[in-house]
Amino acid sequence: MKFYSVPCRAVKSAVWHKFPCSSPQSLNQVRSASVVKTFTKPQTEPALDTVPFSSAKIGCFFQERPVLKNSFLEDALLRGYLSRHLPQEAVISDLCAFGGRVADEVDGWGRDCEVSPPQLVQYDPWGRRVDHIHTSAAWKRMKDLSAREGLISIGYERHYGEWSRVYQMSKLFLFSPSSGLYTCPLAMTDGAAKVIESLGISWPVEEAFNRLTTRKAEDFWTSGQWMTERQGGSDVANGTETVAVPQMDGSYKLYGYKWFTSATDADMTLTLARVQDASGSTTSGSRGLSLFYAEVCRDESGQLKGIEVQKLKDKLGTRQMPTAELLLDSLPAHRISAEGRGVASIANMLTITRIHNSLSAAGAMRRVVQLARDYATRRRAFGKLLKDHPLHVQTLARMEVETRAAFLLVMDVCRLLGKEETGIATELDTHLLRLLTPVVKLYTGKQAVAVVSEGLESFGGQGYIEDTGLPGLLRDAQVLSIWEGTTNVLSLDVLRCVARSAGMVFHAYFSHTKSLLAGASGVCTLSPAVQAVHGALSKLELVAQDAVTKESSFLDLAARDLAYSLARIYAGALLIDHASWKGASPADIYTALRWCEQDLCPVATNKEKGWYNSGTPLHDAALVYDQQIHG
Ligand code: UCC
Repeated sequence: MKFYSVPCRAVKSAVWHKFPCSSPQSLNQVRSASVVKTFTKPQTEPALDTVPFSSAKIGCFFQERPVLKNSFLEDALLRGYLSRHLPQEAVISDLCAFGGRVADEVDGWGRDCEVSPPQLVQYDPWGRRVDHIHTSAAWKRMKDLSAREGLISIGYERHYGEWSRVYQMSKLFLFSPSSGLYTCPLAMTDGAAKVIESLGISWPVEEAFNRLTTRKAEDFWTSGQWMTERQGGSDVANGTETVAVPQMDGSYKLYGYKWFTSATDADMTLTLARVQDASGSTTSGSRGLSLFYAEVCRDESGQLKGIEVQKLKDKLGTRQMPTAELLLDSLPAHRISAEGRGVASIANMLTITRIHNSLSAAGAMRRVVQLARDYATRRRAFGKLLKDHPLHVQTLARMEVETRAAFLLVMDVCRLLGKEETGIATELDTHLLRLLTPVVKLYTGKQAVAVVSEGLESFGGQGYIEDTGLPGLLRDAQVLSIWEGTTNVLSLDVLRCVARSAGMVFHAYFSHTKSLLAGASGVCTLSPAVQAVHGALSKLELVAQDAVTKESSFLDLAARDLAYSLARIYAGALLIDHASWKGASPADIYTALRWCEQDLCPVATNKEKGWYNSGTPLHDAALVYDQQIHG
């Protein structure tokens, strides 16, 4: 058990730093002694012990702080989910031990990563270009821990068959909010391993794969994913300017400008570039992009080979992690996809990093809820503890419902991924995974910001105080809806996968959701929720049928609401399914009922209101750009 904030840093006075923060008593005594020495009391002043304040009396702390406990033991849903699907003693004891380690040890490192952000040294004192990214000792410890705890390898060892991903992601779920954003390089590392495994090639990436998936800290590598260039990270097909110049030995040299590379202290990267032909021409668009593997290493003189680090990015959050602009100038690389198959080949990485993103979102929600509910047992206002104020507890309960839904959405995607990777996925499972990956990413990313923001509010003003560590949670959550595809880009990805699969992803979605509901049909306490999801599904089916007859602008306008509807309905079915399990608790049933009281199908609701009609974009634009004042 450990205190969540870092009390020594919370204290600004230089004097306070000299004393152990756990000994407020001795601090008081020392400070009061110095007051006596330096001041002479005027005769007219009252005695110090009759006034409420003086520097001797304000004491060390005013508020109880929230305490971070073992996140595994504290999470009834996580434990229930694993008891149901993966009741393996070895898994449970590993997660329990790791949950304790995260609270006692790792969380402090995460805080150190935040307060000691990376720094770039571009030149040595003699003017030589060195481009050293200095990271904190805590950041380096995270790398060792990641290997030793198997945070990547569990997913590839597959000791638990189709449930191996659920095990790996459960562990990452506990780690994520204390990881100092080390989950970002891990996401890309996992994505790179997945791409290499899927391509099924050994040279030149066999060693890289072994290093990405090892448990040996001394051998472990992390990978980058350099996709974003100066023209942006969404329209990758048109924004990628990097060129690959073929070499005599079959390798390539890359030239380009990568504008946003995360965790730039990685050992290797996967990146996209356009192969130049003999005349120096390249093919534009997606068809011109190929996938390359490059190692990040230094030459004999200590300079980075083929890379200049131009600057580190100054970001709202995720400051723990080095994110850089890189000039690629003759970077040695190997093409690992067929020419022109770059986007399709890196798509597996997108799937994995989007799942990690969703996991981080659910983990951030879980963390803030755990801290807020602990704080509510300590903090008094208006004569009683916060936990005894029904309105406060109602707010926490709403956050809890969102968190549970997010968790089940993420775990279900992990379940599907595990099935696919162990060769037992049906065609419907594969379609479902393709559809749900962007849906779950966009939904959880957005909800994480809302829940974490609400969570900060539940601490009152303390939630806004930097050195409590709480504001960092919100800053870091804000990125979750941006990187790995923004909400709108992913909404359009949903449309794209519906079109490319000729509607098969919808077929998979409807049939699996109905099968989840069918399993709960005998549980009468759940019937209002089951009816609500059935009703929403029917409305969604009608919208889908109707959309086929509409012009494409209708679908574009409906895309975000469609994705939200898919997420809410599916989460409803998962909550119902979990609540109908024989080991379910009353809280599981209550969660399902509460969740299903909301509008589960906003795309149908807003279609009724005419929000996607052909005239709506004109009205929207007129509103957005309205500059007229009518007298
Ligand atoms: O932001 C970034 C920072 C990295 C930080 C990492 C942090 C991780 C944190 C986790 C936790 C803390 S990196 C860059 C972020 N950018 C993106 O995510 C890209 C967003 N844009 C898109 O997703 C677009 O939809 C594109 C780039 C995929 C669209 O490109 P194209 O070329 O227009 O794509 P097409 O033509 O639709 O698809 C080309 C091929 C097709 O396959 P074939 O040719 O066989 O039919 C598609 O089916 O790629 C396939 N494909 C996919 N397959 C495209 N998207 C997917 C997909 N999502 N899944 C499977």
